[in-house]
Amino acid sequence: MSTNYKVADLKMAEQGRLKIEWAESRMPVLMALREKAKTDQPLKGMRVAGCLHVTKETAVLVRTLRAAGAEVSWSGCNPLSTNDEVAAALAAEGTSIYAWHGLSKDEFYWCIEKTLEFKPTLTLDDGADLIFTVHAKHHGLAATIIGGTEETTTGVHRLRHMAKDGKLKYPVFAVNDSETKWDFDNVFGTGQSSLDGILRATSVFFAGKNFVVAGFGHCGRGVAMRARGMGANVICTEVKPTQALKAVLEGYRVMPMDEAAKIGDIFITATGVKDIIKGNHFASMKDGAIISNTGHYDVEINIGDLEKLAKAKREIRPNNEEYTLKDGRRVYLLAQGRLVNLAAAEGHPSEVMDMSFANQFLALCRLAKDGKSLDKKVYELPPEQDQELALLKLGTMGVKIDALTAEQKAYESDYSAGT
Ligand code: RBV
Repeated sequence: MSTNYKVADLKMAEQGRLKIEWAESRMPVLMALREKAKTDQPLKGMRVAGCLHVTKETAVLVRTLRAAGAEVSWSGCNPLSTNDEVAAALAAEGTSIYAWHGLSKDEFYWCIEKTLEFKPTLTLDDGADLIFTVHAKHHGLAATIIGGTEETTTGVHRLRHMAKDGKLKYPVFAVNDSETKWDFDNVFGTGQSSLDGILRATSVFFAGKNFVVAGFGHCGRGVAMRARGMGANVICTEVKPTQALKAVLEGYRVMPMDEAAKIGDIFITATGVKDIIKGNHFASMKDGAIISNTGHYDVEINIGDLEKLAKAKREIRPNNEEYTLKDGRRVYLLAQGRLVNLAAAEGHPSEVMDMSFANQFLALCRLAKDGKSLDKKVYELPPEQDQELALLKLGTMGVKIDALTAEQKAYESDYSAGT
């Protein structure tokens, strides 16, 4: 057994193994890729450092990377998202892993540093903290790393800025930008898992509530859709006119946060931007308002402002803190403003992570094969891969679709045909 790990308690390994097996039974696409990789060994000789939420789904990815021949060292990408049972199971089966629930900021970066000790050849990020650490502190290592991948919107944004400034030292695949990732994980995954997090932390009734979604991007859209499905009156806030217009035409009320703050019962931020809910908003909220965030970083809700307005605070339920304001009103902050779907629930369901992580796996295989000939920029995965993965996924769900005949294909590309 490996000792290159630090987890909360190795005794939880058996529970973690059961969780991972459950996820494996729901991730047929990734499992099929694993089966093939066992013989092909596409990651043989690769050392993969990963920094991504330690969940049962991530464990399925980690097992797949190892089955494909890679050595792996892992850390979590959020202080509150590690599932300690899963981390224990991974450590027990010999994976180098540094992750436990409730890390301090210093511990968070210590874990990342530990995963760099084996000098990775590939990096895998969710939010770009690992790749930033390599770029800021390990210049020699950055020069030898073949390439990296990035799982989420926030990370991809930052990496694109870095590449634009000529600061990126190795190629990165924007896994997030694959259609089989953002059009599914970000929408349907975030939609379900965020409501799951709010429900576990509150057990509140959604029907008839004013449910305020800040940001109508892919994540916000998914959350709004699912909240409406449970009978909530959904209000959206936006800064981008086209997104606001889409929300209006979907039938949601759209208004500035200053107004939404006064009437909302439940709030969730999904913007990637800081200070979306701040002092003046808390000051005008109704007694009992519930506030949460599903964006990658904990900056969307200004907790400092809330602390200043509050005269008392207590944990009323797990992942649910009651702040009593000076005038007696109570406001409930979920999961300390960290992503409520991973901190208060289990993240996205396995079925949807199946495609996200199949993309991760294929991106790493591509880097192992061709990474040395790529430029130091942010790449997208080829759109054909999306079609292949979607077809595989449909097959596992027992769904068949049509295919164009040769005649139909010829018609499609015939620009001489008209009325
Ligand atoms: N995410 N992972 C999970 N169950 O492992 N759930 C959500 C899981 C990822 C998701 O792909 C998103 O882009 C990212 O977490 C945000 O940090």
